[in-house]
Amino acid sequence: DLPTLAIVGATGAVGTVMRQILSTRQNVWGEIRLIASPRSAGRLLSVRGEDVEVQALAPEVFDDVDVAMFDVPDEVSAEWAPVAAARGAVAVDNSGAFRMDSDVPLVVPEVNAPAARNRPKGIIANPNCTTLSMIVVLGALHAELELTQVFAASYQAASGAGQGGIDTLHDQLSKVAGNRDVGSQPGDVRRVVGDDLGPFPAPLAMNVVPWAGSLKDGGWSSEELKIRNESRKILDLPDLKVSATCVRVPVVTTHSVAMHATFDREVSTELAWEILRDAPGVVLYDDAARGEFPTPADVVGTDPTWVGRVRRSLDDTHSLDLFVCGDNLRKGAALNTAQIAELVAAELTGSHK
Ligand code: 2RA
Repeated sequence: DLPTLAIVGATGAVGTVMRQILSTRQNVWGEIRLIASPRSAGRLLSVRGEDVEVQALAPEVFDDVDVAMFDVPDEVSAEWAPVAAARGAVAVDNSGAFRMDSDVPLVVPEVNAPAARNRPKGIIANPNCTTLSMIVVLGALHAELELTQVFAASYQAASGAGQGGIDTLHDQLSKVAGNRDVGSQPGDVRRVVGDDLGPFPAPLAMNVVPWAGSLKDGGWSSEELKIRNESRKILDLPDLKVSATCVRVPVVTTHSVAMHATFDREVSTELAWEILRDAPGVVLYDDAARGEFPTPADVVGTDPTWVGRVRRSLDDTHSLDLFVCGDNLRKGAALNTAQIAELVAAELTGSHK
């Protein structure tokens, strides 16, 4: 029998992409149950071309479920992923509730797939979308060159802040569109977009906002600390030096990251190209002379992490500078969660290689 899958948070921005992804990947699932808050119970949503009725989150919905994918707020996952696990499901969780728990593996299949098998709590965590936009490329380079340090600056899309982020950006764009007087005086963008800034601390249209997440000690944002802590855990490099600045840009979907990465070995641009050309889940798109490099407008809706602008540092033969783009709702969330769930499905059905 094929394993049963539950999608918890089936109606959200990531849940919607999860249903689309499951409709296009090789079908390894028997029943797929859609779970959401009681408010959405009874709705019919499409998955694999069939309408499925949404069930309200309750302990019984996990009976006979083999894998439960969660995309819900941290506090909902903290309460319900253990309930699913206690009922025998493997919970694959995309919240921040369990990522740094030492009894919960944090998995990116291209980088550390074997870690998924060691899950004493019956829970596997999916990394944050910004970490996921960088880590497949960093993992491939680290496997050959031994990473010692990363400096990163992100260019994060509005959808990282959920449907409210997408709606806010579109509303603000429609207010500034066609207004040739806006954007040249201090405060004029603020005046035109109005006081409701949605989930962002400053206007996002016609702007860049050096903030994502919540304030932590020392002036760091939660998002910047996630990049550091999660990269260390996934790469199994507890002392990796990481400094990040997270910035929101007026892009709907697809996070970009500019990275300066330092390695134990000497590097060259050609060696990096060679590694990245063969790396699973990576597309090398790097010909600056022809104007070829990844941008969110071209990458959105695709599965791989795209990398370009690869250069050896002018001042350090052990460092590379590069630019990556990844769809934050696909590889950054739903796709990686689905890939982890498929690893577990293969394990349960004995079809793993
Ligand atoms: C963001 N990384 O982009 C967050 C979402 N998990 O806001």
